[in-house]
Amino acid sequence: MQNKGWIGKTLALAVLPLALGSAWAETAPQTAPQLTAAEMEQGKLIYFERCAGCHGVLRKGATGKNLEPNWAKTLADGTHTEGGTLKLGTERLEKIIAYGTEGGMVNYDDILTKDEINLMARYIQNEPPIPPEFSLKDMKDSWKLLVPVDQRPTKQMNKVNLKNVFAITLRDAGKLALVDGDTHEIWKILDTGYAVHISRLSASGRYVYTVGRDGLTTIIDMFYEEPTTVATVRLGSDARSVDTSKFKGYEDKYLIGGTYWPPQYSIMDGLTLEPIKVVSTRGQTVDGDYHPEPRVASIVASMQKPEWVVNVKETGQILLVDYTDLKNLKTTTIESAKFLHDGGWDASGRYFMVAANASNKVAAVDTKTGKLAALVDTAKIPHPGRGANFVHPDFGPVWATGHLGDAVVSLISTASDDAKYAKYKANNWKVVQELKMPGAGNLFVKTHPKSKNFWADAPMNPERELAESVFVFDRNDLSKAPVRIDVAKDSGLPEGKAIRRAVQPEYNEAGDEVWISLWGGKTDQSAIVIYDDKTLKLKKVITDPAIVTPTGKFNVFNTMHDVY
Ligand code: DHE
Repeated sequence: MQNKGWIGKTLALAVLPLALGSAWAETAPQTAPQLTAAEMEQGKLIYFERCAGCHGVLRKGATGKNLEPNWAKTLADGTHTEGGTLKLGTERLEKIIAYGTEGGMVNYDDILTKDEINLMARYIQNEPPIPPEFSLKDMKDSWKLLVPVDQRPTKQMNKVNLKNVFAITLRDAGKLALVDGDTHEIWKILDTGYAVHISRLSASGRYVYTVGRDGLTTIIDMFYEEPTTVATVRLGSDARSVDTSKFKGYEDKYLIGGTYWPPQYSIMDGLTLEPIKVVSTRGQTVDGDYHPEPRVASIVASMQKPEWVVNVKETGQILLVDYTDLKNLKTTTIESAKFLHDGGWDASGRYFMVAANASNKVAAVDTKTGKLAALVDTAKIPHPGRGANFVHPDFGPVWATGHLGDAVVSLISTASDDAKYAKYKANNWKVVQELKMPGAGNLFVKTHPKSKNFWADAPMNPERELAESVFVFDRNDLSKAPVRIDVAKDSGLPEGKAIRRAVQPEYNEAGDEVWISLWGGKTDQSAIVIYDDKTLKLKKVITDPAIVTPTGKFNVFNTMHDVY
């Protein structure tokens, strides 16, 4: 396997976006500081763990600034501009890394040691090392079929209500907890890739697919008495997304996975993960410039056609990949805006809403016609997760996104074929309302068809009292300020030195409970805190020592049916 040893092991650290902002000062050019071989390795690892997500492996910038030693570009109006980490120098870079910037770069002084900050300031003045490519053969070499399909159970061997199971990422432990949503008991903890980014469900609801930041993908069978990993495969060295084929007649036939490095997507057998095809996403941005590292961000299976929607971050191109004939692959390429990231379906399941985060836009893809329905301007750095859908009392069906860079939740009017919503048509694809949050730093919003509440977190806010809380709006009266729920306090855990971020509200199957992760450091006790959605009262705190750095939670039923 080519990339073995590129990053051999992972640091037990929580990754936060490293987005260099406005403090881009000029100092005299200098030559890059020398690093020992050991320092280069450590720099490579820290960069992968903490910085690559926002700045890119080649450091050309995305949500974060360009971090190449020297860069130069000519703007559309003909002006020439240049910069680079070498111009900034070690001292200035140390300050930016330690204290962050107003442009969105978070401070690392409580996460990295002084020596590590100094190392990173020197490391990024050197040319970025380029990780190896990852071919179909590399994938095949990494593939492990642990239990062939004909040796798996033919019926469910346990009594657990699978629809209400929660798949919970235990980020820094490189594990996944499956928690019984009815009893609130941990059912099983399984080994996965490092920092599983998302879990997705098979169309059948029997299998959980996970994808680790390190590219390791697993398929877990919940029909066994205890959930069991039945196959694993590596997609590359840096990955974020995975989904199955869900269209009628193709249910779970294929799995698609997207990688940040190498920039490509891979298609596998849906039940065994046997690799079938790898497709590169390198190419032109919507501006016509060649990009060597267009990373694959969110992927979803279309509900309208046998296609996947593949969102390519740096190019701003949205690919509709037809999976009916993999040998003669047909792809529709839709131009939208650069820096595509996360997104979710509108209520009708026809439009996929995806944030072009550093462009401050949301693209609406019409998966029925295969065209862009709209590019909607939002506030700064929209970050919807999968967003949230509800019928607004004044504006009809809306889809909501929060923002990392602004203290508002935007409600976007979505189109509907239902005649009863025809009167709202003039508002379609406009932001019809902005809900005021107490601060920026939101990552996820959530609601449920059976609820009247709308939940939003603020884990990336620098203020402890906001980052450790969630905010609940009353959908019956959206003019009211949200109720603040102090999740850290409700957990009953002693106050930690570092902030424990309250992150990603997720409903149970019935839509009457909301689960929040209280995400502490690797050695802190973290928790899953469960609230009654109607009364907003605390219902249960799961503080088992095995709950290490919990982040994403995926309720089986809601994930299968895109309930949000
Ligand atoms: Fe995520 C979704 C990428 C940081 C938790 N995150 C996604 C998706 C992408 C992405 C492309 C959409 C996947 C899909 O639907 O197919 N995330 C990135 C990054 O590039 C970034 C900014 C930096 C990085 O280095 O990874 C990043 N993400 C984080 C975190 O720090 C979070 C909070 C904790 C963690 O586990 O790393 C985090 N991201 C999540 C979660 C989702 C997600 C929980 C799925 C939300 C959902 O409801 O579907």
